Amino acid sequence: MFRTRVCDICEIEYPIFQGGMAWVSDYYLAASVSEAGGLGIIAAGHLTPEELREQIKKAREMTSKTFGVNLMLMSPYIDDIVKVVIEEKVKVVTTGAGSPGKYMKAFKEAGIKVIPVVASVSLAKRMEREGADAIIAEGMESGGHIGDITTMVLVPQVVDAVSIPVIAAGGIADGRGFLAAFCLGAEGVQMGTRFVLSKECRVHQNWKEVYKKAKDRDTVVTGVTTGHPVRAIRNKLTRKFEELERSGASKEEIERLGIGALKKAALEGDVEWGSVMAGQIVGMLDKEMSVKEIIDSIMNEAVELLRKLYMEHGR
Ligand code: TUI
Repeated sequence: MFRTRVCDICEIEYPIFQGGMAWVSDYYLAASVSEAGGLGIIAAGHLTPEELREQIKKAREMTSKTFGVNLMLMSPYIDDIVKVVIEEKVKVVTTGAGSPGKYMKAFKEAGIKVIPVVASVSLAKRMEREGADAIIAEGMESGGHIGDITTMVLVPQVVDAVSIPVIAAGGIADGRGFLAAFCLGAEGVQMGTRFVLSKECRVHQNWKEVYKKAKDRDTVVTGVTTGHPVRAIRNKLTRKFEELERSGASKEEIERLGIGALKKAALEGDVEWGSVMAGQIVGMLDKEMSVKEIIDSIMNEAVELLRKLYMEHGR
């Protein structure tokens, strides 16, 4: 059940992607997710080209299954990162925080599947025209850099606008969310926050403890005034952001506050002055599970839920 075009394109068993998260999703998490039947994704956002090559090699030592690489298009090394992805013959690339149009031809020629993350119908259509193999429609419930439309509203509109498969992202962390995404027409889901709270995720333990305690309203969006809205757990850093934004500080001053903040939280465990990016669904999560437990429980829950719905409402 739930085998879709996404499974065929990515050569995976279950249509579940692990979102590429800079400073958080390394080869170890990605290889673990792929081993469990989903698509693990190494985030290249914070890596130098050579560091990425190393990560790809380590993932290959851990799994023979397909994994992907996520390109953060605002990375200063992006051109060389693209070269490494092509040289290493990575099978699937997802992209975020911009349009991968410039690199599409090179990826296609190398036989690499390209799956851009979009936050709007217009970009989804443009990506399909430019040769994308599938689309990840990411709602504003997500953590990190976001658009301004919810998953519930974005996914069906993207599904109607394109004929390539759509993967839903934002606000999904269990079988209920998975099935809901399929009801909206998605053929797969991508989850970031859920996989951060996995045993195989090697982000600093302080970050995980913050996630466990977080409730439904504990994330905030900062950076709307600079054009780079980011969702993260409310802390001293986000309050400082809000103060600067309210005071009419310059874009440069506001953006400067964000530099290095993700690393500070993910590596050093500074969860007050670091950026603890998180999706709104963090409020629902309170325990660390293995990647395999996460994927198996979602698939089982979705099947059971579908059966129950049919028994109760299907006649
Ligand atoms: O990319 C993400 N999420 C991210 S990237 C990131 S690293 C970062 N850190 C600090 C500040 C900014 C970034 C943390 N989280 N998600 C995928 C995503 N892409 N969401 C929204 C978009 C997006 C936004 C605008 C994609 C394309 C786009 O349009 C660009 C265009 O050319 O039209």
